[in-house]
Amino acid sequence: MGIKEVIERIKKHQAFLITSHTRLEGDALGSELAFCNLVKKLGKKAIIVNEEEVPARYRFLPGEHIAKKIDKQMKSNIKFDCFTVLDCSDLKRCRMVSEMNVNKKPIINIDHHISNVGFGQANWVDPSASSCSEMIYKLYKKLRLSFDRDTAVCLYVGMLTDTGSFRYTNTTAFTHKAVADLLVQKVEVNKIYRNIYENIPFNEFKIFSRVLPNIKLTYFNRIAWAKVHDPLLGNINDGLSIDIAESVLNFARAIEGVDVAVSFKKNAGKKDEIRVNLRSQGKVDVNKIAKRFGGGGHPTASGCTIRGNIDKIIRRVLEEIKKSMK
Ligand SMILES: [Mn+2]
Repeated sequence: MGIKEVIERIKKHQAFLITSHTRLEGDALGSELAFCNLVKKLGKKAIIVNEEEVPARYRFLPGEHIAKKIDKQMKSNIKFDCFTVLDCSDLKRCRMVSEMNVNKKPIINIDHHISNVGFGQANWVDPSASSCSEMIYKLYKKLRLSFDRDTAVCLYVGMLTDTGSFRYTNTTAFTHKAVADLLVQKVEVNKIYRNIYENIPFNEFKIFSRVLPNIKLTYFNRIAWAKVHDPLLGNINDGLSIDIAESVLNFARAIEGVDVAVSFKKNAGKKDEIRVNLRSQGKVDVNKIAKRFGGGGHPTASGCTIRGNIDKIIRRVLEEIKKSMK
């Protein structure tokens, strides 16, 4: 099973519903938009439906208005003969969108998460790919389709964000070759970088600076962890344009000697749901740790959502990380 089965499915079907995981980010959106362009180039129809709206930070992506937030009418109004899920390890992570496939249309599953459960009729899962966008790039190549500038931007964004700007261990020679190929299309890398990682409102910058002192070290200073919570502001991550829980990890993982960085934050609107984000420098497989708590992802970047008291959860997760380091 792999790219061949995916291509057979693409050829066979005419109308594609494309979706990805909740908490949309660069690779999910980049893959969706590039895949949408791909099937349209083949003269077929496609729509993108997600659990949520495109985050403000990604509204510069060409064609992003095609990606819609799910609503109740869609279930009966939208017709498709293929359900395509990108960058998503499990149908459950599409939340409500998975319920749109009531007629059980064949599923294409293209993903690079090692934790992928293989839920499709055509499954192409490649954990060695830097990103799902890199896999969509391969699909273009295999089908001998050319990259227009819009598609090049989308695929570049997916690879950029999933590799931490080409710094993480998943960055390969192939990733750089693919990027070189895309940059020919006059992709403005500086503008993209500024849109995604900079342009931070000053007030958010100041809020962020209050979280940095929350970073603590434990287990021979090999684990850095942070509770993303401010006693004065409470749930400070809500309604901001930057994801503080993610941003704090970029600093935590940079500390000398740190192997694993982990952040804990309460989910917006859900009192007892704690989002746990894990990053590893490579020695520790954080996918295995996240899996024990019902989550998953990649060996060096994973996450899970746990219900309960935040301080108890912090203790439990840190204990699991320590065990895996012994
Ligand atoms: Mn991805």
